[in-house]
Amino acid sequence: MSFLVDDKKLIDSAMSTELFSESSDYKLIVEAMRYSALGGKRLRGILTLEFAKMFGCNFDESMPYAIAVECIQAYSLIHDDLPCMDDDDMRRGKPSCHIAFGEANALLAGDALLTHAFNVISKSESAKKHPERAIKAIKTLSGYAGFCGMVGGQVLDLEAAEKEVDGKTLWLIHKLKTVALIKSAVLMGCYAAGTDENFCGFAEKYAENFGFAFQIIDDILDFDGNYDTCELNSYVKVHGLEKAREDAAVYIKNAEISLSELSDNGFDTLNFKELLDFLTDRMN
Ligand code: GRG
Repeated sequence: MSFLVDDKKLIDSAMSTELFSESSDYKLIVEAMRYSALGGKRLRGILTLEFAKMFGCNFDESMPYAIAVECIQAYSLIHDDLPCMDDDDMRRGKPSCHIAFGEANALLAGDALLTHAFNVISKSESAKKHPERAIKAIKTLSGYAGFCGMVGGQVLDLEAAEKEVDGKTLWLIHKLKTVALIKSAVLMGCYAAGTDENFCGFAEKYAENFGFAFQIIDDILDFDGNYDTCELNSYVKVHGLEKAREDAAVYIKNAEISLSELSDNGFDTLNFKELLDFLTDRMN
């Protein structure tokens, strides 16, 4: 799966170039943004680049979209770690942004990454070349990251952390909090390439199933074997470990079905199959 390593390196390098200012006036905020945004697996950015590539768009053109989704991802993690949210001291193997830079600067670094996502797309050469594709991407990313997407999911998740949740509520939380951003990553890749609506639909189905599997597996990995101390909003707490594993496998199977719709139309879906294998390996 060398494309995972190669794509991540390209995204890391492009993000490092993007999140930079020559002016010393912005030193502190840029330092905080870089501290949090230069890291992570880059799965969402990789999905953007790879879907764009499959539909015929080169990495130079799709990179602004990949950077944008990774900026949103980094902002959401900074804010999620704040004491008023999930209150986590560690992120990506090092102290969280608010531990390293203080709460106010962490809040602002998150805000700056959120707004910069849309700046990256709108000032890009890709947007100059295909403004209608850029507008579609901005509409998708801002919608799925906003109140009826990730932020809405976070609100429901905070509520759910306090009480027992049923399977239907948890499904909605995951759909909004996790799946929405993954879906926008995939769709932006499709839009960057000017992909036919029909094919966008298959890609979207893959993204949905990938997203649910990803979140369930994340909950499985977080589970330490003790149901009493397990978070109330964990898939494992709500459904049990056995069912969590079964459901993750079903989502992965469904994602494979969406891929076969694409490969039947002549597209090379090998990398997306490998991404599903990556999820399965994480679970096992
Ligand atoms: C604060 C608006 C706001 C939203 C927060 C992303 C999120 C919503 C919360 C983070 C907590 C969490 C575990 C969310 C589920 C999605 C998820 C597993 C995020 C972590 O994604 P990875 O594993 O992280 O891809 P890296 O570090 O690799 O980017």
